[in-house]
Amino acid sequence: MTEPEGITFPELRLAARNHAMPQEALRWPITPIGLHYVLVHYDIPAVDEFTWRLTVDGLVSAPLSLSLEELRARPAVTQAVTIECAGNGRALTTPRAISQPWLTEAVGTAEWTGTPLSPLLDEAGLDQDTTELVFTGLDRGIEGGLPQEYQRALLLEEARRPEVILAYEMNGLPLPPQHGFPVRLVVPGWYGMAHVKWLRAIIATRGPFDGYQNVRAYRYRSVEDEPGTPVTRMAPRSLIQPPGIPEFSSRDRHARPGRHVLEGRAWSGRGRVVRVEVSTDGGRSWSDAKLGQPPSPFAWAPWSFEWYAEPGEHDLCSRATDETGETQPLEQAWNLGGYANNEVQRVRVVVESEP
Ligand SMILES: Nc1nc2c(c(=O)[nH]1)N[C@H]1C(S)=C(S)[C@@H](COP(=O)(O)O)O[C@H]1N2
Ligand SMILES: [Mo]
Repeated sequence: MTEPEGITFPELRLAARNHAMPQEALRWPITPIGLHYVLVHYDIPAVDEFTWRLTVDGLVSAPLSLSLEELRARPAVTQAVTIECAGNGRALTTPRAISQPWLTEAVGTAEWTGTPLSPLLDEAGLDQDTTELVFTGLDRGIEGGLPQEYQRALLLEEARRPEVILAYEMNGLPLPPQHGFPVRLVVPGWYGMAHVKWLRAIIATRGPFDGYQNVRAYRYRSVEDEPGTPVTRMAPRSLIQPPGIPEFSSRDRHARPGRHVLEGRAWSGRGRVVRVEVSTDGGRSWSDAKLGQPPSPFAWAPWSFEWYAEPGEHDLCSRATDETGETQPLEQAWNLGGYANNEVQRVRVVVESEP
């Protein structure tokens, strides 16, 4: 890993409010709530669950206004979903965008409970001309010089997928404030920005929606003034549960020589993960890891790999391939916003000689 140079104060401010998943939390198939990564563009709103309502209007024949109790009374599903921030890995790109300076762990997997969105749209009598839904959160702020509410549009065919839910529980508990209390959208397979938190309104439109988070942010671009293409589903990625013990500040690992079972997790929003390979020499040679069952079709899969550690320094790497054939690159392709960085992670391990 090349060290990111000259982290700026604006980046430090963001890094100190948002947090990644500690790497050792990969040991849990379902990330404990407080260890799931957090990303909040503006302020975390305080919401009164008794006066909160979700409206569904726009191109509909029967607009809805639902209380939390009414949403909770609807058919419920619980599904494990892996969510990763689109900016994960941004701090490792050169030159890098000045934004949340993630390294590799802006990810987590929770069990989200909620009601499927599609039947609600039928109930609202969606107009045939609808092409997009606009989801609005209760949080407001200024971004790119523009005052705005956090808003994201999703194409109707994506929003209609059965796994898209309005979630009110995370790991069996009401959503905590930072994860979108009382209700958030969950769009399995998509990068984090699509999963709108503190949801207050769904508007059916004919599109194309031109809100900031769709047309300015979250675009693959190489220069500022090109329209670019939208960031959508998560690229394949894998992480290594770090062996041994860490050195306090470098986070280098120190491990004993001999047999280790390396473990980690792998995911992709573009197709099932079909292969994970491990390298113990910084990516020069690769061997297949054993791939396990994911907790759901929308969640990361566990992998393991037996390693006989010789004394010395080793760079452990893992790379995932999904069923579309897409594999993690050794070096990230660059884009202006630092999005969808999925280059293979490197974990430096110092193996001490036998005491
Ligand atoms: N209303 C609202 N929803 C939001 C955001 C936000 O700032 N406001 N951030 C988005 C981004 S960029 C990410 S990565 C995920 C993070 O979700 P988490 O904090 O629950 O992990 O929420 C998304 N939903
Ligand atoms: Mo994000």
